[in-house]
Amino acid sequence: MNLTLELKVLADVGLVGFPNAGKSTLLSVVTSAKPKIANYEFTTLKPNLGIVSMTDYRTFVMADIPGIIEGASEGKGLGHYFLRHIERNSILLYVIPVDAKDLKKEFEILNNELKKYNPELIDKDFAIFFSKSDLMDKELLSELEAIIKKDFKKIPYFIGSSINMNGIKSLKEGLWKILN
Ligand SMILES: Nc1nc2c(ncn2[C@@H]2O[C@H](COP(=O)(O)OP(=O)(O)OP(=O)(O)O)[C@@H](O)[C@H]2O)c(=O)[nH]1
Ligand SMILES: [Mg+2]
Repeated sequence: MNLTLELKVLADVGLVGFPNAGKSTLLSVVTSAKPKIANYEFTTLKPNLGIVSMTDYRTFVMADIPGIIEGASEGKGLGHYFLRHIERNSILLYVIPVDAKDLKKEFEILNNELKKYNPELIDKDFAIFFSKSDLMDKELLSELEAIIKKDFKKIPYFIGSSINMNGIKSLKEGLWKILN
């Protein structure tokens, strides 16, 4: 008998995003994991896990997975074989950098690639983290937030930066709330 065993990462929160969105950097600032971080696409080639520790002994597990691009379900980029690692995550956190050309389009592409891989994935609870907020000044950020409120109605979202740590505490608390 031949047996194929497949190891699927089991985490509470799975990070989903385009390459270079800041997923690994986020994992590195909210957990003690030390994933490789670099300013080029597809730095992460396999999932990384970390434990987010909060006050009152609260903890949850976060998984950083490789970046996804349009066409991943047809094998573009790293393909989508690693998406099996988010099948068992309780919730998904889409990571979209604030300097993305079109926030909504980026979200829709990611969502669509997930759906093509496994329609059940998009039935999971999810939230969006708009990353790299340090790249924008206050004024630009408030303009952006107005757009987000209009384009992402009812979707829980967070805005923050892994560089200056703005918004990271609210992100952790928000994820905890969704998980519980
Ligand atoms: N300004 C700014 N840069 C950031 C932030 N987070 C990450 N970066 C930078 O963005 C680049 C990509 O970061 P990674 O964390 O490697 O991105 P990733 O989403 O894991 O990328 P892949 O592994 O390729 O999917 C690096 O140069 C980081 O230093 C942030 O909050 N602000
Ligand atoms: Mg990475």
